[in-house]
Amino acid sequence: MADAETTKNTISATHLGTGGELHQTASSPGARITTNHGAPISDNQNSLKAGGRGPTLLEDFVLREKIQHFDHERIPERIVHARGSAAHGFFELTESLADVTTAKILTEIGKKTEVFTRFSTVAGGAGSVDTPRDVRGFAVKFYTREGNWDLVGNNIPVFFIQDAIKFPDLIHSVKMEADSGYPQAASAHDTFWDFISLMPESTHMIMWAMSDRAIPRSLRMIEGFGVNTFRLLNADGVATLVKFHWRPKLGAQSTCWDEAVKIAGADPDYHRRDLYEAISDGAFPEWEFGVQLFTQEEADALPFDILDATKIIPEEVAPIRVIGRMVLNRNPDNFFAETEQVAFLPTNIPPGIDVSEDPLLQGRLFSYQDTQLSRLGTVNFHQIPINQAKGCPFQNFQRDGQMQTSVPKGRANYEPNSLSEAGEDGGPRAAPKGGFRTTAVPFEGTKARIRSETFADHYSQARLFFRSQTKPEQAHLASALVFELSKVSLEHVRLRVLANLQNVDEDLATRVAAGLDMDLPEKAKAAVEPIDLDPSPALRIVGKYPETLRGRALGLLVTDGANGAIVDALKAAAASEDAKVKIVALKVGGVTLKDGRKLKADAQLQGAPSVIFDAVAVVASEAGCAELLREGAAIDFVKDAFGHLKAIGHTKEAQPLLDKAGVEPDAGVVDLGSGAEAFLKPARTRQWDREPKVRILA
Ligand code: HDD
Repeated sequence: MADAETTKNTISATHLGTGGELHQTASSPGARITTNHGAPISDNQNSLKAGGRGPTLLEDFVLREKIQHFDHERIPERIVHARGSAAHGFFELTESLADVTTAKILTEIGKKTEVFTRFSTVAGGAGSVDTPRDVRGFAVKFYTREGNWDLVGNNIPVFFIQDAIKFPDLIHSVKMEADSGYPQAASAHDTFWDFISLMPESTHMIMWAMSDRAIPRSLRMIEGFGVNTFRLLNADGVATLVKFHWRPKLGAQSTCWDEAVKIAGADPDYHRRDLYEAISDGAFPEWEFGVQLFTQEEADALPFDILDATKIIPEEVAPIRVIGRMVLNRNPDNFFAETEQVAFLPTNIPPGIDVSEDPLLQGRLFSYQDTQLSRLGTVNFHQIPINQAKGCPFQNFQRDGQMQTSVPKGRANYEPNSLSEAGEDGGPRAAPKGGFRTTAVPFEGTKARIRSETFADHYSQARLFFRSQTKPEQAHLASALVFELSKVSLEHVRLRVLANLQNVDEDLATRVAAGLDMDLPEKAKAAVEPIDLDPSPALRIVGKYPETLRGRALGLLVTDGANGAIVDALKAAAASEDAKVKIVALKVGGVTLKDGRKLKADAQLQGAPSVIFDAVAVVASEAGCAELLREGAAIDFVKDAFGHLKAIGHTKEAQPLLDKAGVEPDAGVVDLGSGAEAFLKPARTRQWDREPKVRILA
């Protein structure tokens, strides 16, 4: 029996009670530390020894339990998407899809459903950096009233391969090379491009992966896509095809490549920190949720197959209907328990939503459930709190297994049974009405390992993507290809990529070949000649995101003797638009302003280079600037900000620093004497016009 003291001293954790119910216990101040089995520990500093200097005794179960638990703290990381950051929040439906689905999550306007969303990079390990050139995972677990719905998507709407059977090859090729164990979290190496060059179906995805979308500014600024085509089912059993979309309120925004590389050194946790801090500061990231709905007849009329995950349906062809929003408003309490142990399964779908025959999705339906067994170690991973259905009970006759934490009562563990006739609990039964339904899709065909002819066009949409980009984005894409292929040592692989690229766009192929200083080889033979599709401006980033200070971070490099009024004005103006301002100084203690005030710094200059800010200002006195001129980090601060197309504000006294850093005058370089707004205006975006001055692009 639990006495008053043990009740008071329960450990702080989430437990499953004996009835399988979830309950939370809080740690009281001064709570007594115990073993895992509840025995109070008298000394947590010293192991049990035979005398003060004698050997440690095997008998010491306190020591053994503690070390043994520690030895097993790590679990296998995800084979892909190992590096992730997550948050809790809610989904709210704003427009009902009751005409096309019975799923309550898509029909109950105004109802808020809990979500847990995990963002990730794909190729790197769990401890890798946040800013490599890579696809970003965008996985949302909706705890709906009809079971969990996991929408396991990416920030790119297409995929590298058409058939799941190629997934292990794709991933082996992009991960660090098997013999050397490098490079970590990078696609710029031989094996990846070897595979890609031999798989023309990957060309469309390569366009996206080499675009600025693969180097996002923030996880709060990425789009999300369900990628595969799904179905919605209404009460009459009529199916509607659907593609799912997430659109960030802050717009999709990216970094410059040189910036992403430098952020990796300055703050390897850049995206994780950014998400965590935004949520702790109350600046909750938000996305619109949209659907593209279309009938089978409309799908049949398209010049590509909607079951082919290397294809999009341009928004101009099937508009995105915004039907809801997601807000992330709570950080996880514990990284391991939640972010690491969360298991997303494309098979988690509530009634009213259904899968399609996309052969990539079909393979996914197996893989995710399977991978949790090696990662989480048991078929009971659904009982881990973060994975449990929260919106409704879960009950069936599946029993036992490792780490079983629920304690079912009675003897009904099979059905049909008639135990209730004897007054016993007979357990749950199937629900023909309201239960999960499968679309009645008729099939006829010969069993064979084949790829449909309708999947054969590998280039038209790659061309569509490239030609829909703005000039700067096209230049970045071409330069990214040059960068990646320059790291490929096998010349025949580079040549094969160049041969494929000519099918996308001659100009692109020529620019990449020039960037590599190679002659263009003969164009690769396409399985199907690409066609010219109407450009889709929706595929751009530049010019699409809102010019705003919201969600942005400004770095003010301040020196002793600086004009405090300028600092105050900048801080006030930025705060009024929800921008974050950080004071950077040579010493973390801060500076003494001209008016004698002490201004505390948020960061020391060495630890806060300009790459971690969206715009910077140097508020320096003459003597302060003289000191900065002797500090390489200060010169880099403005040099990098200029190179990364950021607005730079400065006091007149700071001009020598700008001169030394090679900053040339343009609309984004602003004398702070002209007032805060003069600087904040260019700070709301990047100075794309400056780029040709600072970088040779392909
Ligand atoms: Fe996958 C994880 C997204 C194809 C096999 N995938 C994983 C995650 C995301 C995606 C976001 C991380 C989930 C998390 O945060 O825990 N994957 C995609 C998308 C795909 C895709 C958008 C194409 C439409 N994946 C795909 C295929 C296979 C897998 C074709 C295998 C046949 N994916 C896995 C996996 C992972 C995974 C090995 C690793 C960890 C996990 O599942 O839970 O099973």
